[in-house]
Amino acid sequence: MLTLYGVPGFGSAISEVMLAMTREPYDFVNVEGFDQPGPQQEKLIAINPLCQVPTLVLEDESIMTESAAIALMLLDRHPQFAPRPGTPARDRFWRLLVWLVANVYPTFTLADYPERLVDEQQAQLKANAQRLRKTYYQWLEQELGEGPYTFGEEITLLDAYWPVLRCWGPGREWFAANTPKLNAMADNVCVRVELETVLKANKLL
Ligand SMILES: N[C@@H](CCC(=O)N[C@@H](CS)C(=O)NCC(=O)O)C(=O)O
Repeated sequence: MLTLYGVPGFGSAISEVMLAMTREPYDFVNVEGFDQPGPQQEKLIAINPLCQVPTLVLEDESIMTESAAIALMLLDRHPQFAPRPGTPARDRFWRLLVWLVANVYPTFTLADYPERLVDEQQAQLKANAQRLRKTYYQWLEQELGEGPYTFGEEITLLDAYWPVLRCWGPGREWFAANTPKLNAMADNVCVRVELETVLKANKLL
């Protein structure tokens, strides 16, 4: 059985949506408070010195981190959750998956923990990271098609990101007004019956 260490509504929610999509059974360990010194942080560091969520413990007790790597691992088990290999859609899937975690995700790290990067002008760094994130989302919006999902009729693991990201900054109202295609895809993920429990547990509905 897989064990996911996470916090409701945090990045672990992306992996939880993927696990629910693929119907992989897993246990959930709530490590709320892990980003402050204390017993929750100690619990997470003991298994993952990177001290980030998602942290997934695999059947053989090895540790898997990184939402994109978890997606690719799940795809090996459930290949139907990405476009078929050898198609242009497959290439786009890889590109968008890597682009998201290489570009959008770091803007959260910069904005949430500016003190890791600079001693001064932390508020400016935070504001600039948030502004940069909006330009990324605007680029993403013009890359998206008409749906109902990122790759048309079939849901893929990339769609797991949309309901989670739109609940983070700049917030649901901004996504509804500025990225209507992404917002509609998030809505389409949110009505999937097999995801209801996980979406509710992470306050994504
Ligand atoms: N690249 C990682 C990023 C994971 C990440 O930054 N998670 C956040 C929570 S949403 C975290 O654990 N932050 C604490 C930290 O970076 O110290 C992924 O895609 O899973």
